[in-house]
Amino acid sequence: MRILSLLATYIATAIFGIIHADTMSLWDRMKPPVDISVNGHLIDSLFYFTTYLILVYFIFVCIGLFGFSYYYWSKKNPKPTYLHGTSKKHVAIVAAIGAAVFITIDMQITRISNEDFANEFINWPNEAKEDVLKVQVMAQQWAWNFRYAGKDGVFNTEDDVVTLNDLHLPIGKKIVFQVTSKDVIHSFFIANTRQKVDAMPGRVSRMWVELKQGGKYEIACAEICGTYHYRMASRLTVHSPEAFGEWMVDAEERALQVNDTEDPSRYWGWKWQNAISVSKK
Ligand SMILES: [Cu+2]
Repeated sequence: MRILSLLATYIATAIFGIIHADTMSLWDRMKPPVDISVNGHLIDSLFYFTTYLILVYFIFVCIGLFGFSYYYWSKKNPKPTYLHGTSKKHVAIVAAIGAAVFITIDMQITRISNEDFANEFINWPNEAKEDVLKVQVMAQQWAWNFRYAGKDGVFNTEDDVVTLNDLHLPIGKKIVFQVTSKDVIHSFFIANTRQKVDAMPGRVSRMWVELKQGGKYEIACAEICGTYHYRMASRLTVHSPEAFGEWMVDAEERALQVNDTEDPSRYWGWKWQNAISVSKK
Protein backbone atom coordinates (compact mmCIF):
# COMPACT_ATOMS: atom_id res chain seq x y z
CA MET A 1 0.00 0.00 0.00
CA ARG A 2 2.79 2.35 1.00
CA ILE A 3 4.59 1.73 -2.28
CA LEU A 4 1.38 2.36 -4.20
CA SER A 5 0.75 5.66 -2.45
CA LEU A 6 4.37 6.71 -3.05
CA LEU A 7 3.99 5.81 -6.71
CA ALA A 8 0.75 7.77 -6.97
CA THR A 9 2.40 10.80 -5.35
CA TYR A 10 5.34 10.51 -7.71
CA ILE A 11 3.15 10.32 -10.82
CA ALA A 12 0.93 13.17 -9.63
CA THR A 13 3.99 15.33 -8.94
CA ALA A 14 5.45 14.51 -12.33
CA ILE A 15 2.25 15.37 -14.17
CA PHE A 16 1.63 18.45 -12.07
CA GLY A 17 5.24 19.53 -12.55
CA ILE A 18 4.96 19.18 -16.32
CA ILE A 19 1.72 21.13 -16.40
CA HIS A 20 3.27 23.83 -14.27
CA ALA A 21 6.55 23.99 -16.17
CA ASP A 22 4.78 25.49 -19.15
CA THR A 23 1.39 25.39 -20.73
CA MET A 24 2.29 23.10 -23.63
CA SER A 25 -0.27 20.35 -24.02
CA LEU A 26 0.77 16.71 -23.98
CA TRP A 27 -0.17 16.48 -27.66
CA ASP A 28 2.12 19.40 -28.52
CA ARG A 29 4.93 17.76 -26.59
CA MET A 30 4.64 14.63 -28.69
CA LYS A 31 4.93 16.55 -31.93
CA PRO A 32 8.33 17.07 -33.56
CA PRO A 33 10.00 20.46 -32.97
CA VAL A 34 9.10 23.26 -35.38
CA ASP A 35 10.50 22.68 -38.86
CA ILE A 36 12.63 25.65 -39.94
CA SER A 37 14.11 24.16 -43.11
CA VAL A 38 13.03 24.03 -46.71
CA ASN A 39 13.19 20.22 -46.93
CA GLY A 40 12.20 19.24 -43.40
CA HIS A 41 8.56 18.65 -44.38
CA LEU A 42 9.66 15.67 -46.49
CA ILE A 43 11.05 13.93 -43.44
CA ASP A 44 7.98 14.90 -41.41
CA SER A 45 5.53 13.56 -43.98
CA LEU A 46 7.43 10.27 -44.12
CA PHE A 47 7.33 10.13 -40.33
CA TYR A 48 3.57 10.79 -40.19
CA PHE A 49 2.88 8.39 -43.06
CA THR A 50 4.67 5.60 -41.21
CA THR A 51 3.12 6.43 -37.85
CA TYR A 52 -0.48 6.61 -39.09
CA LEU A 53 -0.19 3.52 -41.25
CA ILE A 54 1.23 1.55 -38.34
CA LEU A 55 -1.64 2.88 -36.23
CA VAL A 56 -4.11 1.44 -38.75
CA TYR A 57 -2.41 -1.97 -38.55
CA PHE A 58 -2.31 -1.70 -34.78
CA ILE A 59 -6.09 -1.21 -34.71
CA PHE A 60 -6.52 -4.30 -36.93
CA VAL A 61 -4.30 -6.31 -34.58
CA CYS A 62 -6.34 -5.15 -31.58
CA ILE A 63 -9.60 -6.05 -33.29
CA GLY A 64 -8.17 -9.48 -34.09
CA LEU A 65 -6.79 -10.02 -30.61
CA PHE A 66 -9.85 -8.97 -28.64
CA GLY A 67 -12.29 -10.21 -31.27
CA PHE A 68 -10.89 -13.74 -31.31
CA SER A 69 -10.56 -13.73 -27.50
CA TYR A 70 -14.28 -13.05 -27.28
CA TYR A 71 -15.22 -15.36 -30.13
CA TYR A 72 -13.35 -18.32 -28.67
CA TRP A 73 -14.23 -17.53 -25.08
CA SER A 74 -14.25 -20.69 -22.94
CA LYS A 75 -17.86 -20.13 -21.84
CA LYS A 76 -18.96 -20.14 -25.46
CA ASN A 77 -16.55 -22.91 -26.48
CA PRO A 78 -16.22 -25.30 -23.54
CA LYS A 79 -14.34 -27.77 -25.72
CA PRO A 80 -11.03 -26.31 -26.97
CA THR A 81 -9.86 -26.76 -30.55
CA TYR A 82 -6.16 -26.97 -31.36
CA LEU A 83 -4.79 -25.51 -34.56
CA HIS A 84 -1.24 -25.90 -35.83
CA GLY A 85 -1.57 -23.23 -38.51
CA THR A 86 -0.07 -25.52 -41.13
CA SER A 87 -3.06 -25.87 -43.42
CA LYS A 88 -2.88 -24.16 -46.82
CA LYS A 89 -5.59 -21.73 -45.79
CA HIS A 90 -3.74 -20.64 -42.65
CA VAL A 91 -0.41 -20.30 -44.41
CA ALA A 92 -2.08 -18.21 -47.12
CA ILE A 93 -3.69 -15.88 -44.55
CA VAL A 94 -0.40 -15.31 -42.72
CA ALA A 95 1.49 -14.79 -45.99
CA ALA A 96 -1.14 -12.30 -47.21
CA ILE A 97 -0.91 -10.24 -44.02
CA GLY A 98 2.91 -10.28 -44.21
CA ALA A 99 2.82 -9.23 -47.85
CA ALA A 100 0.34 -6.43 -47.11
CA VAL A 101 2.60 -5.02 -44.38
CA PHE A 102 5.66 -5.33 -46.60
CA ILE A 103 4.04 -3.68 -49.62
CA THR A 104 2.14 -0.89 -47.87
CA ILE A 105 4.77 0.04 -45.25
CA ASP A 106 8.28 -1.16 -46.05
CA MET A 107 8.17 -0.70 -49.80
CA GLN A 108 6.46 2.69 -49.51
CA ILE A 109 9.03 3.98 -47.01
CA THR A 110 11.81 2.87 -49.34
CA ARG A 111 10.15 4.42 -52.38
CA ILE A 112 9.35 7.76 -50.74
CA SER A 113 12.74 8.14 -49.08
CA ASN A 114 14.56 7.27 -52.30
CA GLU A 115 12.51 9.84 -54.19
CA ASP A 116 13.16 12.53 -51.57
CA PHE A 117 16.83 11.73 -51.65
CA ALA A 118 17.09 11.76 -55.43
CA ASN A 119 14.94 14.87 -55.91
CA GLU A 120 16.01 17.06 -53.00
CA PHE A 121 18.67 15.96 -50.55
CA ILE A 122 21.20 14.96 -53.20
CA ASN A 123 20.95 18.40 -54.81
CA TRP A 124 24.07 19.81 -53.28
CA PRO A 125 24.46 23.50 -53.94
CA ASN A 126 26.98 24.24 -56.66
CA GLU A 127 29.63 26.01 -54.61
CA ALA A 128 31.34 27.44 -57.69
CA LYS A 129 28.21 29.10 -59.05
CA GLU A 130 25.88 29.65 -56.11
CA ASP A 131 26.34 31.97 -53.18
CA VAL A 132 26.51 29.49 -50.31
CA LEU A 133 27.47 29.95 -46.70
CA LYS A 134 30.27 27.60 -45.68
CA VAL A 135 30.74 26.56 -42.08
CA GLN A 136 33.29 24.22 -40.56
CA VAL A 137 32.20 22.30 -37.49
CA MET A 138 34.59 20.70 -35.03
CA ALA A 139 32.96 18.49 -32.44
CA GLN A 140 34.73 17.68 -29.21
CA GLN A 141 33.90 16.23 -25.83
CA TRP A 142 31.59 18.11 -25.06
CA ALA A 143 31.16 21.18 -27.20
CA TRP A 144 30.71 22.46 -30.74
CA ASN A 145 33.28 24.73 -32.40
CA PHE A 146 32.16 26.65 -35.47
CA ARG A 147 34.35 28.42 -38.02
CA TYR A 148 33.43 30.88 -40.77
CA ALA A 149 36.03 31.84 -43.35
CA GLY A 150 36.10 35.52 -42.36
CA LYS A 151 36.79 38.48 -44.66
CA ASP A 152 39.29 36.72 -46.92
CA GLY A 153 36.93 33.84 -47.65
CA VAL A 154 39.67 31.31 -46.87
CA PHE A 155 39.43 28.84 -44.01
CA ASN A 156 42.00 28.37 -41.27
CA THR A 157 43.51 31.82 -41.63
CA GLU A 158 44.01 34.63 -39.13
CA ASP A 159 40.76 36.43 -39.79
CA ASP A 160 38.39 33.46 -39.36
CA VAL A 161 35.33 33.94 -37.21
CA VAL A 162 35.33 31.18 -34.59
CA THR A 163 32.56 30.58 -32.08
CA LEU A 164 31.92 28.09 -29.32
CA ASN A 165 28.42 26.60 -28.97
CA ASP A 166 27.03 29.57 -30.85
CA LEU A 167 26.02 29.09 -34.46
CA HIS A 168 24.49 31.91 -36.49
CA LEU A 169 22.83 31.24 -39.83
CA PRO A 170 20.73 33.21 -42.32
CA ILE A 171 17.43 32.26 -43.88
CA GLY A 172 17.04 31.94 -47.64
CA LYS A 173 20.57 30.78 -48.41
CA LYS A 174 22.03 27.34 -48.83
CA ILE A 175 24.40 26.44 -46.04
CA VAL A 176 27.07 23.78 -46.38
CA PHE A 177 28.68 22.28 -43.29
CA GLN A 178 31.90 20.34 -43.22
CA VAL A 179 32.00 18.41 -39.99
CA THR A 180 34.68 16.52 -38.14
CA SER A 181 35.65 15.61 -34.58
CA LYS A 182 38.63 16.19 -32.33
CA ASP A 183 38.22 13.03 -30.27
CA VAL A 184 35.39 10.50 -30.52
CA ILE A 185 32.40 10.09 -32.83
CA HIS A 186 29.70 12.71 -32.33
CA SER A 187 26.68 13.54 -34.42
CA PHE A 188 25.79 17.04 -35.54
CA PHE A 189 22.03 17.20 -35.21
CA ILE A 190 19.83 20.18 -35.98
CA ALA A 191 16.46 18.75 -34.96
CA ASN A 192 14.62 21.78 -36.35
CA THR A 193 15.90 20.94 -39.85
CA ARG A 194 15.44 17.16 -39.42
CA GLN A 195 19.03 16.65 -40.52
CA LYS A 196 22.10 15.20 -38.89
CA VAL A 197 25.53 13.96 -39.85
CA ASP A 198 28.19 12.05 -37.95
CA ALA A 199 31.30 13.92 -36.82
CA MET A 200 34.21 11.49 -37.04
CA PRO A 201 37.85 12.04 -36.16
CA GLY A 202 40.10 11.91 -39.21
CA ARG A 203 37.29 12.37 -41.67
CA VAL A 204 35.23 15.31 -42.94
CA SER A 205 31.53 14.71 -43.47
CA ARG A 206 29.14 17.13 -45.11
CA MET A 207 25.59 18.32 -44.74
CA TRP A 208 23.60 21.06 -46.40
CA VAL A 209 20.45 22.87 -45.32
CA GLU A 210 18.39 25.86 -46.32
CA LEU A 211 16.40 27.66 -43.65
CA LYS A 212 13.08 29.43 -43.95
CA GLN A 213 12.32 30.63 -40.44
CA GLY A 214 14.23 32.82 -38.01
CA GLY A 215 14.52 32.38 -34.26
CA LYS A 216 16.54 30.72 -31.57
CA TYR A 217 16.93 26.95 -31.56
CA GLU A 218 19.20 24.26 -30.22
CA ILE A 219 21.77 21.94 -31.72
CA ALA A 220 22.36 18.61 -30.05
CA CYS A 221 24.87 15.79 -30.22
CA ALA A 222 23.00 12.69 -31.40
CA GLU A 223 25.68 10.10 -30.66
CA ILE A 224 26.50 8.90 -27.16
CA CYS A 225 29.99 10.36 -26.76
CA GLY A 226 30.84 10.14 -23.07
CA THR A 227 29.89 11.34 -19.61
CA TYR A 228 28.61 14.79 -20.58
CA HIS A 229 27.04 13.83 -23.89
CA TYR A 230 23.75 15.21 -22.63
CA ARG A 231 25.33 18.62 -22.15
CA MET A 232 26.67 18.81 -25.67
CA ALA A 233 24.29 21.45 -26.92
CA SER A 234 24.80 24.60 -28.88
CA ARG A 235 22.70 27.65 -29.51
CA LEU A 236 21.47 28.22 -33.04
CA THR A 237 20.34 31.69 -34.03
CA VAL A 238 18.66 32.03 -37.40
CA HIS A 239 18.63 35.60 -38.74
CA SER A 240 17.07 37.39 -41.66
CA PRO A 241 19.68 37.90 -44.44
CA GLU A 242 20.18 41.56 -43.39
CA ALA A 243 20.55 40.78 -39.69
CA PHE A 244 22.94 37.95 -40.50
CA GLY A 245 25.02 40.32 -42.63
CA GLU A 246 25.22 42.73 -39.69
CA TRP A 247 26.16 39.96 -37.29
CA MET A 248 28.87 38.77 -39.66
CA VAL A 249 30.37 42.26 -40.10
CA ASP A 250 30.50 42.64 -36.32
CA ALA A 251 31.95 39.17 -35.82
CA GLU A 252 34.60 39.72 -38.48
CA GLU A 253 35.71 42.98 -36.91
CA ARG A 254 35.79 41.42 -33.48
CA ALA A 255 37.77 38.47 -34.82
CA LEU A 256 40.46 40.81 -36.17
CA GLN A 257 40.76 42.44 -32.77
CA VAL A 258 40.61 39.46 -30.44
CA ASN A 259 42.10 36.56 -32.42
CA ASP A 260 45.40 35.47 -30.95
CA THR A 261 47.05 34.73 -34.27
CA GLU A 262 50.16 33.29 -32.57
CA ASP A 263 48.19 30.56 -30.80
CA PRO A 264 48.55 27.36 -32.84
CA SER A 265 45.49 25.76 -31.18
CA ARG A 266 43.36 28.36 -32.97
CA TYR A 267 44.06 26.75 -36.31
CA TRP A 268 41.95 23.62 -35.97
CA GLY A 269 40.24 24.36 -39.26
CA TRP A 270 41.15 22.92 -42.65
CA LYS A 271 41.28 23.89 -46.29
CA TRP A 272 37.70 23.83 -47.60
CA GLN A 273 37.19 20.61 -49.51
CA ASN A 274 35.41 21.62 -52.66
CA ALA A 275 32.66 19.24 -53.55
CA ILE A 276 31.88 17.96 -56.99
CA SER A 277 28.36 19.19 -57.51
CA VAL A 278 25.78 16.65 -58.52
CA SER A 279 22.99 19.19 -58.52
CA LYS A 280 20.39 18.76 -61.24
CA LYS A 281 19.36 22.40 -60.99
CU1 LIG B 1 28.95 14.29 -28.70
